[in-house]
Amino acid sequence: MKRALVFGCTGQDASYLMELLLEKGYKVYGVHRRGSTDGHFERIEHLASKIHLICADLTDLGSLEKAFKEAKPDEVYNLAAQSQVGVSFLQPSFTQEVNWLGLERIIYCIKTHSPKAKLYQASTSELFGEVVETPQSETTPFNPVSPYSVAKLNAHNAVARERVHGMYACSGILFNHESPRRGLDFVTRKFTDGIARIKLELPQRGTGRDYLEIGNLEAKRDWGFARDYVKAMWLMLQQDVPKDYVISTGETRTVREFIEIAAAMVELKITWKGSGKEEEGYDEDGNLIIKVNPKYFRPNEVRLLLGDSSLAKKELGWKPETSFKELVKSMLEADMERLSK
Ligand code: G4F
Repeated sequence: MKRALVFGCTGQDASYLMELLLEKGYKVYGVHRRGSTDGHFERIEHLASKIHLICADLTDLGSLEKAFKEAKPDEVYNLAAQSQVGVSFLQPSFTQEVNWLGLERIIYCIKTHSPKAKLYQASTSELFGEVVETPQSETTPFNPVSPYSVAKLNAHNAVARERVHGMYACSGILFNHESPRRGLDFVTRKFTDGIARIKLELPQRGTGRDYLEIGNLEAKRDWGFARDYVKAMWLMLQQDVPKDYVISTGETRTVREFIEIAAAMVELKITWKGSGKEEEGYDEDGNLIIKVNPKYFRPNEVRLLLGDSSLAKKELGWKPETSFKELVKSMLEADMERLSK
């Protein structure tokens, strides 16, 4: 029986990945941080009896070494991170500490305790930053513009460095991937939660207002379904030769399009008034439902992401299986159901 060690096990991606690994007959060890709030395990409660939970922290080498000694992994998936780009501008040192140096500690543990283990690192389309070509593929130069992407680039380079020295290590350059399990502070889930609240006449999360506050409406993202994307992670560790791959849908949409499509699914038509920092969205009865708040703008914005995952299609046999509309619908329905209770 193969053994997998999954860092960041309470997150969206790990919850889907661990389901996949269990289906494939792996013994799964999930590493989580000590949390100070309840509800930390919400996404993996249904897996709790099937996986082995280990409490450790990417900032604490001793705890990681213990995790490796217990799990004795064949495959290591590093999905743990300070994952919010916006937060990285407020906490740049912490973001480096976790997103880069955390990975260096994992590499140290692999070399010391599990030298044959294969490593998957969660890289990101944010590395392309202020993009120099479109679409972005494995050969597109990186041009990071946030503390988050700088830290992730350091980790990405560390993986490439170890590969040169013989480690089976690869980075998945995943474009944005969403699901009903997405954290509520990422824009897609913030919108599906927010639109469901408007529809159900509930106050907005965090502000208690009747309307949803948002940031930059014009940024473009290539959004896929997280469950499809974790299959690519696993496939990357099953090859003869380790390599980095872009994983994306090949479609891009603005944040504004996302919100309009999601709103239309619950028969809300938005009329926009004003522009830039003053822009507001109204429903058909003239009620304010959306308002731009510059608080959600970033000091540097990644304006356009559009991935070309031809290499993954050709070499891994991977392709996205869920359409954009199916993805948005599933998120919206889950939020409507949760909030209706
Ligand atoms: O949902 P987001 O916060 O995701 P972002 O920054 O693209 O990063 C996500 O995807 C990356 C892969 O490319 C991952 F590496 C990363 O860990 C994370 O999962 O923001 C998407 C866009 C941005 O342009 C942002 O400025 O939405 C814009 N936006 C507009 N209003 C907002 C908001 N983002 C957030 N989080 N909240 C808003 O109110």
